[in-house]
Amino acid sequence: MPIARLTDAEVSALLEDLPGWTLREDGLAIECGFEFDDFSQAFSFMTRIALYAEKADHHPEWFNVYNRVGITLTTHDAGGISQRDADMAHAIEAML
Ligand code: H2B
Repeated sequence: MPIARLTDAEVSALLEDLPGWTLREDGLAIECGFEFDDFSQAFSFMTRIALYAEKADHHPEWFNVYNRVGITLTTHDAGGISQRDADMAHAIEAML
């Protein structure tokens, strides 16, 4: 079943609620970068997200180099940003 995309107004409201998160240039994803003291902290953060992702059946696109983690959230089944991305972004903030 297709998943509904958030409207532009809903995405704007979401980003106001999520300091540090921005809209990707094409408008189809939200992204944020995180920096930790070391790799161990960064990877532990990623592990918490991975457990959430499996439970929610919603998976991030991400990038890690040592203490830095870049996360992009989009819903492939929606062709853009959905409530699943909003929920995941809020969950990620709560994992910091
Ligand atoms: N993750 C993301 N980010 N978007 C999706 O549309 C998606 C997913 N779909 N994880 C899920 C898995 C889907 O492929 C499975 C079959 O439920």
